[in-house]
Amino acid sequence: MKKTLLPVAALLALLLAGTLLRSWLIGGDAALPATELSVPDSCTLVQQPCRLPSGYQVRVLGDMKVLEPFIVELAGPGISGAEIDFQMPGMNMGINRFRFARVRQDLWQVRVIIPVCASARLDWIATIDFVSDAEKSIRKRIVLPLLMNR
Ligand SMILES: [Cu+2]
Repeated sequence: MKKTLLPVAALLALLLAGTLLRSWLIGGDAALPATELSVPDSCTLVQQPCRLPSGYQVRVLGDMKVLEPFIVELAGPGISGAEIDFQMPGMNMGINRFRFARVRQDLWQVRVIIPVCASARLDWIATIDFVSDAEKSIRKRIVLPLLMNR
């Protein structure tokens, strides 16, 4: 009995720690509603940066290939913490969440690696959540539909 319960308890503890850590990392309450920023249709992140009307910019350095690391860059004024999460519409692809690190003033980067899909799909949704110094109580969200390279 103990042998079977122990891994379950460990997993639950890990999940709880993850949740707490997540809200701590981005410096806000994970339950805070997110304000979704408007994203131009032209934002595919393929070869060109995505410039949002709100003044923030997202860019990919390298090739967006599954199983190969690439860098996502977030630029904009007063960002104090950011995360990116990759999901596939209608399919559970596990947890693909990464935390941005500050590179310099107003510039954040994260190295990500995307798993390969068992159904060979390449369509993903990247969700960037961030908080800014100016509005600590508001979580801003950028939702980007992406097509990975094979
Ligand atoms: Cu998939």
